[in-house]
Amino acid sequence: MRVLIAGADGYLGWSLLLHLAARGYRVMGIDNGSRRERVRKVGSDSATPIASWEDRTKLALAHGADLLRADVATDPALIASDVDRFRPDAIVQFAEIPSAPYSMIPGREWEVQQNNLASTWSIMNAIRKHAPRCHLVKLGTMGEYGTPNLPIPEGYAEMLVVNRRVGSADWSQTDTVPFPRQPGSFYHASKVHGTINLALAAKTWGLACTDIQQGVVFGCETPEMNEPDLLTRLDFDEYFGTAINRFCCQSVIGHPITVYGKGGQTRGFLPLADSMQCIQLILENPAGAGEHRVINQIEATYSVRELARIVRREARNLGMPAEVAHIDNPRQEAEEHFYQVEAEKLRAMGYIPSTTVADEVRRMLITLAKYRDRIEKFRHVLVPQQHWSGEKIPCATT
Ligand code: USQ
Repeated sequence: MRVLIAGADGYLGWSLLLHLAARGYRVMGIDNGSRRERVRKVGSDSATPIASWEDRTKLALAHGADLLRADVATDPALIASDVDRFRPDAIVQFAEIPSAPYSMIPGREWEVQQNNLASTWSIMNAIRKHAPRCHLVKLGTMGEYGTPNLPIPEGYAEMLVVNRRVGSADWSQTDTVPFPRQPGSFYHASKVHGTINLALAAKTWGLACTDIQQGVVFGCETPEMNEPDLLTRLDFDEYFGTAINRFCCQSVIGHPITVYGKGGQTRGFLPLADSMQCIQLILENPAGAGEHRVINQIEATYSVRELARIVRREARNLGMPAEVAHIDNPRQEAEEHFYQVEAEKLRAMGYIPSTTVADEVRRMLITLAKYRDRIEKFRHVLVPQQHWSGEKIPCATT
């Protein structure tokens, strides 16, 4: 199978390039290098020492894949010609700015929305014009749904509307409709816009689309990263670092684990290697022409508080003096809430979780301990400052 990965230099993109190339897929990766640049601009770096762009292009080639420089959002003509030349069976769309906090920096909101909408738009058009049977696999997020007081289905739900207005006749009616999206940041909103465009492209242009609503991914290695040069990036700053990855980096340097607010925020999580397993299953079981298939991609749900305790326990077992600190929550989000997610489609395709959170956290701590000095150098990026209100002030311990 020929797979084009847009955003192949990122955390997930580089991992997927190696994963698919090792399994005999013909892979072409494209990226504009902007993740490296944005992390540098927010004053941080990857905890893992990743290969330079030039070295990665050579490493990709050595593994039978191509890695090319291209900006999917701003150069639709180039993407169209890449698709025309490569004739992919599937395109995996990761070329989006993946950060909720970054999208709440005053002045950055539109940058995130513009990039994320434009990149998917370029890809949809390239498929329509040059490879109409190509399967579009787009990375959305569980955060599109928000945290409703209802179980979250996979994209669509049967809705029953009952009318009991005084003075009018009672009636009720059902329909299958998109489950309500309630994004909590401009980043999550950009993903909702992407979902709407995908659904429409499936309906009107006949595109075969899988829309992955992925939970928070954690972990720093997959089996293919068997030499240091092949490691994927792992961010730990307040913008591009995500909960478990940050907690592990914090523990490695003896920085308190930063639980925002009460820590009852519950989300779906999955290990990096499982994310790769799931995307491969999705590629092997494509959506049909004209289908907008939504898949919830998580291993299980956990509260942030629960995860912080797991990381603290595993770190202490390894002799690291880990502590949990509750700090002011820079975000506007529910800190205690109902959260139940339906995630059956991947299980039906054969997804089997490969590890437990505790085992994966232990592996991460051992790997990250090798890069303690790199994390220590950027200790100052661990306490968040960017509030959803737009203010920038360091969050205090509560
Ligand atoms: N949190 C903490 N302490 C931290 C970092 C985060 O308590 O040091 C909390 C946040 O307040 C939030 C939860 O952990 O309630 C998750 O935050 P996160 O930064 O790990 O993840 P999020 O901002 O939601 O975004 C990440 C990825 C994004 C992906 C999304 C999936 O950056 O690309 O779409 O996870 S989901 O969370 O399901 O929307």
